[in-house]
Amino acid sequence: MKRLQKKYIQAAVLSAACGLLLCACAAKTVLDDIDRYGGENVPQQEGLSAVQQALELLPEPLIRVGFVQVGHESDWRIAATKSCMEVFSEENGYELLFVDADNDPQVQVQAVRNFIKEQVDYIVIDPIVTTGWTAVLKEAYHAHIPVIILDRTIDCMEKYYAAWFGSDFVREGEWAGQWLQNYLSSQGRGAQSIRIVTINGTQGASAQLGRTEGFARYLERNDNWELLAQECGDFTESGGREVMERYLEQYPDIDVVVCQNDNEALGACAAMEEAGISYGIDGDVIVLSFDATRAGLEAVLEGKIHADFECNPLSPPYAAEAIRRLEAGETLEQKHYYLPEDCFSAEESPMTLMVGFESKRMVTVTRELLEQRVY
Ligand code: GYE
Repeated sequence: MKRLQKKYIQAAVLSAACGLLLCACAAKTVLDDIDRYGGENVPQQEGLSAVQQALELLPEPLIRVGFVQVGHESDWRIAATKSCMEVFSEENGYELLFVDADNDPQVQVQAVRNFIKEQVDYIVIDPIVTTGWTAVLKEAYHAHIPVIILDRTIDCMEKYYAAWFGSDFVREGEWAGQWLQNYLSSQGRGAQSIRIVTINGTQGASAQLGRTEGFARYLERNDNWELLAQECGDFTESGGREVMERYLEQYPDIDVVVCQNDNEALGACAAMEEAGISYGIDGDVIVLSFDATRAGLEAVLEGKIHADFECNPLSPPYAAEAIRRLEAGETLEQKHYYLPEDCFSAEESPMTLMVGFESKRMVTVTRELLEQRVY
């Protein structure tokens, strides 16, 4: 609605400007014609229909979108940013104001305030942490700028944003727990004592909170599983590597490392390689990961990562579809939308997982599958 009004205002301003210009031209022509015709049989001006025609030719104004991204900490994030740039291109009718917050929550809030000041048409936020959003989203709400949240969730009253598109992070953690439980029993280790370390994502990010919560449900169910430590690797490769190096010094008998994203997992694998620890399908330490990016799935195919639980980074097209609907004056029928996701392993006969009343068959990673993947 707001943008339609804008277009009408733009048309009105242009029409008024054209009108003035034509009046000026017309005045001059009339005077010329009076000279020429001596005030007799002055021809009629046909200017107004030309104005209407000019208005018809006016291009649709670009939709101005302010997008604040978490940062560039992982392959997953790079894929999400690439998707944002492709979707909100000028070619597609958008003017994109993009801010990379480099993992600083305050930069994100400030970016949103600037978008409001800039009077963008829509604000898209991929929040670093869940907290600290209410005040600035209220400001956007009162400025009548619809806000769309992608990926991680926020703690804020639902009326302050139009929609959220992302992943069920708790469920992702549960898939990982269920897979480990099934895998250990398939190896005859169902009752053995299992020592687990986790490398968590950015503290306070809903992806970290959800995956931790989902996996914790399986820690509770399996008395023989012991959680030795859970430190933050900040979703980065260097973070994963540093944390794993510390774990290897402190805990000699690690059975499982759960990494909350692929970059951390790659860092953990590098640390184990350097320390001469055997890991992966033919080794001692079981490695689990989340995201299922190309690099992560390559490591699954190589037998370094046992199983990888997908997190879909392609939410920007959903945001664009939401904007299209809002532009058309439609209402979005839901507030929260989950993206489609799979679970991957290199097993030839993949297992079927069951969590709650949802079942999911693990997808076997092959070279062909990797070649077809978008990210
Ligand atoms: O798992 C990680 C990224 O929020 C789901 O953030 C996202 C996470 C993803 O940096 O790789």
